[in-house]
Amino acid sequence: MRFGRVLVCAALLTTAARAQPSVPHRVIVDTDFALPPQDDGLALAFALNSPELDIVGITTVAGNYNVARANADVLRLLEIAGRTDVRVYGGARRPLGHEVDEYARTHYGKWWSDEPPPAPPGGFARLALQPEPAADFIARTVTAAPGRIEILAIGPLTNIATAMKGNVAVAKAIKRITIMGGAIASLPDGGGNATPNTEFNFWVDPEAAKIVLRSGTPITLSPLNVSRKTAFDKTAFDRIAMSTTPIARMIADQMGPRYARDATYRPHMYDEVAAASLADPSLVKTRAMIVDVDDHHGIDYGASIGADAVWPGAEGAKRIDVQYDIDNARFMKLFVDRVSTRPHS
Ligand SMILES: [Ca+2]
Repeated sequence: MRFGRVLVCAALLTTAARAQPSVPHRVIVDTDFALPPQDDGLALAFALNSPELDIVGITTVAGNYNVARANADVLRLLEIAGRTDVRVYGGARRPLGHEVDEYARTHYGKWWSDEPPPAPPGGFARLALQPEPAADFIARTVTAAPGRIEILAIGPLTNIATAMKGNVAVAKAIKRITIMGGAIASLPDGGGNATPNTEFNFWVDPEAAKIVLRSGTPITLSPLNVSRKTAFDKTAFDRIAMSTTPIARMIADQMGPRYARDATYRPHMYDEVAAASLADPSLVKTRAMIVDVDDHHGIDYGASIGADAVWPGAEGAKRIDVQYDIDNARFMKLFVDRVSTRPHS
C-alpha cells in the first residue's frame, strides 16, 4: 500500500515536471516597432513562433520612429505572419517629459516626428488598431488577472509608466516586466548608444524608465551590456533566407541587400535578446542589482546606474535582475530556428 502511494506520488511529480514547460508566459509586447525588420520586428517574429510565449496583445509607442509608423508596421507584420488574431493598441505619441531639441533631431530616432508613415512592405495592412489606448489596455488586462500577465517591453517605457501612474493596482498586478533598456556602467560593456552613458529606450523617456524601475514590479533588465555580446552574422542570415515561411521571406527580402553589400555585417541583437531570454532564461546570466535612472536634465539625462547597495540620490530605487552575459551561439541557433520554422498551432 505504502509502495503504491509512493508510485502515485512519483507519477504526479513527473506529470507536473513535464507540464511546466508547456505553460506559456502570457505577455503583452510593448514596442517602438519598425519594418524593414529592425530589432523589434525580429523580436516579434521570434515571439510569434515561440510556444513559450502567449501574446495577449501588442502596444505601440514612439521611439525608433513615431507611433503612426509603429502602428502601420506592426499591423502589416501580423498580416504577413498570418496572425491577425493578435490585437494591437496604439500608444504614446510623445515621451512623458523629454522635450525635442537639436540633439534629438540630429541623432538616431524619430520619436519626435509627425511625418506620415511610409507604406510597409506589401502595402498598408487591412487589419486595424483597437480603439482602446495602449495604457488603458495594459491597466485593464493586468488588473483583470493579477500576478498572471507579463510585459515584454522593447521600446521607451511611456505606456507602462502611464498605466502605472493612472492606477496604483497596476504595478502590483504585473507578474514581471522584461525590459530591453539601459546600459550599466559598473558592468563590462556599459557605455551608452544615444549619449555616451545612455541607452536609446531609456534616453527617449527617462521619466518613464524611472517610474517603472522604481515601481516594485519584478523586473528583468536586458541592457546594452548583454546586447553587445551578440551578433547576427551572415551564416545565421543565410539559414533564415533558405526558409520559405512568410516571415523568413520578408526578412530575406528586406535584409538581404545589406548582407549582399557586406558579408562581414554582424549587427548586435537588442530586443531579440529580451524576447529569447523570456522563452529560455538559461541563455543568459543574470545578477540582482539596484538600478535607477537619472531624470535630471543634465549631461547624464536618461543614464541608468546600477550598484549592489543604494547610493546618495538613489533612495527608493529597487533591486531588479540584470542580464550581463549570454551564450550567443545557443541564442542565435534558437533565434534562427524559431523565425525560419512554421509554428505549430
Ligand atoms: Ca525597440
